[in-house]
Amino acid sequence: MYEYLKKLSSIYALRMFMDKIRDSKILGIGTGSTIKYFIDELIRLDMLKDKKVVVSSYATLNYLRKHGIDAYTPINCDYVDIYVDGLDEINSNMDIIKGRGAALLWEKQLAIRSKLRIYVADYTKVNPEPYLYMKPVPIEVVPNTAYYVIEKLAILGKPVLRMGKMKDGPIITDNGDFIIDLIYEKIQDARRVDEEIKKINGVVETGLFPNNLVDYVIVSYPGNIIRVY
Ligand code: ABF
Repeated sequence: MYEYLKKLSSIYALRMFMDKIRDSKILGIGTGSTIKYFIDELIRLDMLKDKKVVVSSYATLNYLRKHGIDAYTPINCDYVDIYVDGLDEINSNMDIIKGRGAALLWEKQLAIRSKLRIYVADYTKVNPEPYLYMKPVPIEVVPNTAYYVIEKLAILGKPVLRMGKMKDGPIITDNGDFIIDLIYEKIQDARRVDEEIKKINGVVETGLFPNNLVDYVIVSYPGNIIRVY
């Protein structure tokens, strides 16, 4: 069912912003299983030629290249017309947590540089409360600072170094960094917490996307229901 719902929100987002996406010169595309449906539909409708596509991860870059579409990383772009991506949690203030896919650094770069930011999700990612609490906050750190950062983060919550699937070492991001997941009780003010964490030496970026980086969120619910926030 979730696969169907992921597809539903992605296809709806594409239909809703069809003209704007068609007219965009630089399109930012994120990472994850939800956004893959969006990419597949863009490919099916042949909407990716005549535009520059900028991705939030090598995973998405490789996926596009496999389909014969050339894409760029954020190093090659100063601004983005539209950025579309998935998310992990959204609260009633429209603050978001991203980064389960470890692509949060480029994702934040694309969100900051974009004129229009659209996120797609199924209803399991929606938190009706005005604070964030369902998912840990992923924090990208320079590897040789990881234990220092963990010690500092322990004041805020429970920090855990994210390990790779084989559990044989920490996962490495596309940027060559580590990820620390911070289990936090309640984040009331996402912007303040984001700034606070970034003051720690060694922190590169956090997966907190305060609502100033969010324009639209398209959410699918069982029964073919779509809500646009
Ligand atoms: C990216 O992919 C991330 O920011 C987020 O962590 C994840 C969502 O993945 P999925 O759509 O597979 O749940 O957007």
